[in-house]
This record gives sequence, structure tokens and C-alpha cells, in this order.
Amino acid sequence: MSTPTAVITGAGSGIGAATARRLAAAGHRVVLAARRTDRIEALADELTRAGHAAEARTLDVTDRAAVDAFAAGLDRCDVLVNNAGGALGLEPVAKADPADWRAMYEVNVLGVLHMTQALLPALEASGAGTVLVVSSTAGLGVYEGGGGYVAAKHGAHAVAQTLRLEIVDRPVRVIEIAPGMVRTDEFSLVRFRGDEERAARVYEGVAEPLTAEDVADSIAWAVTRPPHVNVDLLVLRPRAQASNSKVHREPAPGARPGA
Ligand code: 8X3
Repeated sequence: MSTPTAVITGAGSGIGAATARRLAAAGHRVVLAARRTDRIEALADELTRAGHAAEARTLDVTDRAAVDAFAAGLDRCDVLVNNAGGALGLEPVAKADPADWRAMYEVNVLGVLHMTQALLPALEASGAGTVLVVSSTAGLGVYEGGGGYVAAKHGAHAVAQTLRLEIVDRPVRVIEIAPGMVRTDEFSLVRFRGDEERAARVYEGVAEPLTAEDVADSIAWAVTRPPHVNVDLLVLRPRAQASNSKVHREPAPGARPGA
């Protein structure tokens, strides 16, 4: 058996990069797809130096022609991790910018659609393919200010759940991993357009937000189950987050009586 190939989108940072490291360690050849060539080339180098098989391919998942060319250049694909995505803004529905909503729909929903459509033939040809969608708890519930991201992630959730029904007779399983609060270098920074203070406030007082590695660990676990085992949907949150809007925050040390 030759080495299985895993394609990971959004592999330049955060959950995507952590997933690439995990899947490489689990014996996959990893194909790192992302817009930022320098990031994925550095990660491919790191993995190659560690003795793994890794390649970097610059890709914008919202560009259908580029996705088709990417797929045409792949000799095989056993696992597709649809991880590219993100949030823009936290404005209420009444004030949100439709351009932000469009951009979120493009990457979180159409990105998944493009990659899945383009790679499904190869995944099927593998005889035991896996499509994995990294959605979000924002795809399962709502919260104030979340509107556009929530709508987009509900879309990603719908794609995963619908696809599983449609291809049940084919040798490809569909896994959805829905993380809640994950502290990565970029998610909140991108959402708040580079405002570091506002980004840091998202995690303020939360004892242990999930890390990219926590999510990658679950992704790798789901992917490495035997092919007949389908982890339909796995919801992951830090213990301090009971729901999208119920988060336990410890007061800052200076704010504690007697501290
Ligand atoms: C990220 C989770 O709570 O920011 O997908 O929507 S949240």
C-alpha cells in the first residue's frame, strides 16, 4: 500500500497547520493548500526535514478555476480536510456589511463546495476516502453579532450533512468537526481586522481555550478510525464554554478581593 495523501486547506496557520503536522505524523503524505505560499513552504520544509512527505501548493479555495487546476495536478487523494475559513466582523444583522457576509460565504461554504466537487472523483477512486469539514459551533447555534459567520457556518454544516446522505453508496465518508472557542494566532485578529486588544478580549479570563493542536488531535483521531467508522459530527469546546454565549471567565488577578 502506498502512502495515503491528505489535502489540507488553510494549512498555513492555526488548525490547518496543526492538522498537517498530525496527519503527517500519522503516516500521510500531506498536501498543504493555502493562499500564503511562504507559510506553507516553511511548513512543508519543516515536515520534510522531519522525514515526512509534504508538499506546498498555493491555492485560494474561492477560485474555482484554481481549485480545478489543483485537483488536476494531484495523483491521488485519500483525505480532504476542508479547513480554510474564517470570520469577518461582529456587527449585528442591522449593521453588518454585506461584503463581509459575501466573503464569509465564499470561503466557508463555496470553498468547501469547490474542493469537494473537484476532489470527489479521486477520493472515490481511493476506495476509502474521507471528506472532513471543519465547521464550527457557530454552525449549530446562533449568537448576537455572529450573524454572517453563523449563517456561513450553518451553510458548511448543511453541505457536510447533505453530502453524507447523497454519497452513502460510495466509499467516501463525510466527517464534520465543529470547534467552539479555539485560541489561534489569527482567527480573532482577522475577525477584528487586526485589532489585537479586541482579539485578546475574546479569550480574556477563559482558563484554557482550545488550541489548534486540540482540534487537530480530534481531526487526526476521526481520520484514522477504520474506514467503515464515520464520525458524523464531533462538537468540541473548552470546558469553560458551555454554549456559544455561556462562557466562564475568571476575574483578572488584580480584580480579585484580597489578591
Ligand atoms: C469559532 C467559534 O464562537 O467564534 O468558529 O463562533 S465562534
